[in-house]
Amino acid sequence: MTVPAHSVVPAPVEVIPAPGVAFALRPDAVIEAPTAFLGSYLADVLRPPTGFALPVVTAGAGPGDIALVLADVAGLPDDGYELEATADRVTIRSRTETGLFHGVQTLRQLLPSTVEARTVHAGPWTVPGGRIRDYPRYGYRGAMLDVARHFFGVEVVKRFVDQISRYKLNVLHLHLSDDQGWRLAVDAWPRLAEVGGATQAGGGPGGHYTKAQYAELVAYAAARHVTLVPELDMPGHVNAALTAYPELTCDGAAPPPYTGVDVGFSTLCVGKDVTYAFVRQVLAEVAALTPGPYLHIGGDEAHSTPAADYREFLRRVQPLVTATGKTVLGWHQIGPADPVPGRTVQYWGRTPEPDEDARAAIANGDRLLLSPANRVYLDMKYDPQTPIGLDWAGHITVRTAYDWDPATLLPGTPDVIGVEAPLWTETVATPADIDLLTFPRLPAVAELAWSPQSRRDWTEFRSRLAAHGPRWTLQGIGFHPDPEIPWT
Ligand code: IFG
Repeated sequence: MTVPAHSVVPAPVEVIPAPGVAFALRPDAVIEAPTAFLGSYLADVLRPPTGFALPVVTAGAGPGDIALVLADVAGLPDDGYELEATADRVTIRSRTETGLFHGVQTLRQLLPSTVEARTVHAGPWTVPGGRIRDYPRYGYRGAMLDVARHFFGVEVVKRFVDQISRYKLNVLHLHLSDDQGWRLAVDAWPRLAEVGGATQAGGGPGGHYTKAQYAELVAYAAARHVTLVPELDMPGHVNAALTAYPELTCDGAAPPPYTGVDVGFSTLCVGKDVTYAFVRQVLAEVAALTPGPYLHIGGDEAHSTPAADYREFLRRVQPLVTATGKTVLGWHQIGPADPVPGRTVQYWGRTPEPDEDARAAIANGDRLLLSPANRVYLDMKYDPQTPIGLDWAGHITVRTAYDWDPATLLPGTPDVIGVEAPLWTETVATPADIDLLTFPRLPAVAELAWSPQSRRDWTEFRSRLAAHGPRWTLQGIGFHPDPEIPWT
């Protein structure tokens, strides 16, 4: 049975079916790919369920083969792709490896869901005939994982990268520091990780990434065309740093490690010069580890930082980010502070009316990354029965996460660069917890960020999404069986 192209999530820009035509993958097929990674990535998907050898070549694909081809495809942006399936061949074309990688995710979803099995299953391994031309609506399509409240090691983060890249998301924002933990080693300030990383919400052992481990995550994500955005939240959300370095407080007294879930009680000492040496050295070391364009400096819930101090802190710190060659990203509370070139503000409001900070950001001409809390905060419960998660921004069903338009969320015509779904981890302690809150809502957000508004319709989307349940089960993802979705 061929899988109709309509089960692809995110919805492609253009799908031209060829009725009655289908490609069937045969045991003697080969995979042609321009890079070793792409070839092995696709082979690793297809070999286990089919049991076929599927050798990878760099040229010479013929009838019966799958070819990933770097080619100039007229009218497509760089990260777009064209996928053509005829009776005798599947060809994915793009100007870039990123585009080919996106095409591979679509090909994966055009094959029967048993392609996600890791043991041999019966075929036929068919791809519905036709042509797909596709490219993203927004350039920034992200998910955030808070590894500060609860720490998650390298393998869990890599699994999260696997999951988000299958839905063409291209940014992973890591919330690396907060009151409960500091998660990245900094050579100039070693106690940040050694002391600040030694616990977590609930009092567990916490943990941190060495620089080598962080570099490993950067490389793993980059190979899957996902850019890491590191966040070091300041001037608030800093209790873990203060337990390690009391000189960063105004009274010199180190607060005890914090394992609760309150916010807004900690602040760097804005009046001390050592604070700016600290920020400069931390940012320099993190920037050196981060190929991506952004450093996220947080800026949210600085309830213990006097307003004038907060503005002074940002006036002094934003240039420290741009001095590293990176672009400032911050939660929308930084809006009123004088912008630096290219500054991007992450909006997390939850009302139809933006607050004064968000209005200031829009007035400042900031670029906006949209994370409306009542729409895409993945740590919100689905409904009152959800065993974990919070509900201060309301309950978020799949439809709530899906059924809005980033272009019209905020008044005026702000420069929206994309959408990001944060997963805060006050109540999230295990990979199973991550799965439950992330699926099925993150694929809905992925479609919101990738597909044209004209291709998006809730009723049609939920029937497509239903076909992904068996895929997630085969991938070992314990998703929430949202009753709004007609699961197959
Ligand atoms: N708001 C805090 C987060 C986290 C969240 C939980 C932002 C920007 C509530 N700040 O969201 O640290 O506690 O839903």
